[in-house]
Amino acid sequence: MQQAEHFLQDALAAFDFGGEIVGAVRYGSGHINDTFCVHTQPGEDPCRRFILQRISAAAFHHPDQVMSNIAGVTAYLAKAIAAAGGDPSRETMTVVPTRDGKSFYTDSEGGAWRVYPFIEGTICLQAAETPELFAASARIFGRFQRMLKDYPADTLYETIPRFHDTEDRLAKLKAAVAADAMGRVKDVQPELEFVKKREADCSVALQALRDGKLPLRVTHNDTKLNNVLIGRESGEGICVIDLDTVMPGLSINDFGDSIRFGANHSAEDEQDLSKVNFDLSLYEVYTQGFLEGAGGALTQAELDYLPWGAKLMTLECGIRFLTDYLEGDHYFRIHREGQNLDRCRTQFKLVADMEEQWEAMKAVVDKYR
Ligand code: ADP
Ligand code: GN1
Ligand code: MG
Repeated sequence: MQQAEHFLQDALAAFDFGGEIVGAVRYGSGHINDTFCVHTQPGEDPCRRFILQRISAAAFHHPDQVMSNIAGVTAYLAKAIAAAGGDPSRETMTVVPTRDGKSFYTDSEGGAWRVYPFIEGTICLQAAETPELFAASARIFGRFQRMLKDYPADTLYETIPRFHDTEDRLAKLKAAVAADAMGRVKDVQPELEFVKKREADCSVALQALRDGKLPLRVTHNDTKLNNVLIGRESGEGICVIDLDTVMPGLSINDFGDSIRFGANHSAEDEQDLSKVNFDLSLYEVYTQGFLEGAGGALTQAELDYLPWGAKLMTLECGIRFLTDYLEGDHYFRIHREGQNLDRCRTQFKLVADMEEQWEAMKAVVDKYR
């Protein structure tokens, strides 16, 4: 596949930005899509910005299905937000159509491009800078869950099959080990040992789903802190973004993925593991905010399983980073050699920390349920 830049001019020409394009630059810290910020100058008006993205073909094999889900969910949210007296143009994403009225443009290589208005006056955090900001992200992700409670799940495509199927992620890791495409298996023995000891854990949430204990809901499935925009002035959650993986899933995973990323003080790819520590107080802050935002939408069993969501999303993400490292870094964008292995190691360190604080994690949920 060509670099996204190769198609950028064609992609820009496919949309009507309502003014002269004065720049388009790479933007954000997402691992998956190619994201650009487009600046336009509509006449005398102040500069306007848009987000232009090429949807990752490695991650999403059916971009039409991704966009169909997003069109449905954003239209539904816009109505609900307007009914609640909010501002849909800020509180949900809005798809900007192509000049010929489609929800995305297809480049000559089959890559799919889409545009959203840039939501101004917001910040996007790479780490929980303050507990208050983390709480704000928790409330808005909890609210997202509640707002989609009655969304018709059968109208959603599964944009990445078996996305949070931890058993399948484990199987894919084993396949990558067997293939050893890059000759890297010899370098990851401690990590493989770590996973081996936790193979049974990989089935806990799925088994609860199979047993009918946990309900399948419409979930976001990628709830890290940099997938939410926070008001620069208000410090409140404004908009949940990155809706590519909205599909049927488990609420405990939405809770858990946020904990994985945000309840610590280190970067996801920190190389000094002594700096990577699960922070129980941030976990508490998030739990309180998420439950407040969800407003009673969760069942008792879901509440019981929240700590499992945290541990399993972290373990699964570590497994995914390790698999990608072994396969040659095709999925998660890297900026340096070994970055996916570093990412895997931080996840496993956090899992080990959670195991040590397991009883305290359960007690926190009990305090706020
Ligand atoms: P990826 O799937 O690669 O993570 P995202 O959809 O999360 O892609 O977008 C990457 C980054 O772009 C986000 O983390 C955020 O900083 C920024 N971003 C995306 N959409 C918007 C938007 N509508 N307004 C402002 N910033 C946005
Ligand atoms: C990816 O797209 P982004 O960067 O927000 C990934 C998540 C991982 C996360 C790890 C579609 O999220 O599942 O948890 O990286 N998204 C996809 O940081 O695979
Ligand atoms: Mg993202």
